[in-house]
Amino acid sequence: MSQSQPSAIALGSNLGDSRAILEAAIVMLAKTPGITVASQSSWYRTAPVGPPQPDYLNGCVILEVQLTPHDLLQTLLSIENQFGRERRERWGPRTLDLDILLFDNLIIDTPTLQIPHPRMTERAFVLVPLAEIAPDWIEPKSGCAIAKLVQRVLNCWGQNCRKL
Ligand code: PH2
Ligand code: MG
Ligand code: MG
Repeated sequence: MSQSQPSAIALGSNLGDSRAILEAAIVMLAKTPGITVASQSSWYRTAPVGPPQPDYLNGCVILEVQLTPHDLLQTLLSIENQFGRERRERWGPRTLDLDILLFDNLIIDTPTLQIPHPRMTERAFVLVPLAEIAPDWIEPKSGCAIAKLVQRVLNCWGQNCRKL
């Protein structure tokens, strides 16, 4: 593969020195042959979705990659492991989580890899940082731009809360 393709990655951490871990992970991505880090969102402190656990630090990056989606996944898993990632409970706390959100306009549905990320359209902690760096990217399953999806998710939250 010589042509490069854009891929959006979500980063999250809620164990250890999350800010240092996330920034070191981006440096490791940037040093990986076949990967260029094209842009990076701000970091967001977010309430945990799932079982009770510490707040997360979340953000997103856009990569230009000359790897297949499966090779990119292997690279992300290897970086997670180098930061001591242990897989215990689903949605439990972690030192580092690197998820492929989007890979160009591809739809991939295999047991080990689903792109677009199956829960990205419901998650403000993914969409808010992603909308900062890729508002016009079309999520290929819904056909909606990220800017639209983030509006929708923030509206939903608005309906579930009421200012006292
Ligand atoms: N990741 C999860 C489960 N819950 N909650 C927040 N706020 N941020 C995350 O990155 C996150 C989560 C599983 O990947
Ligand atoms: Mg995740
Ligand atoms: Mg993950």
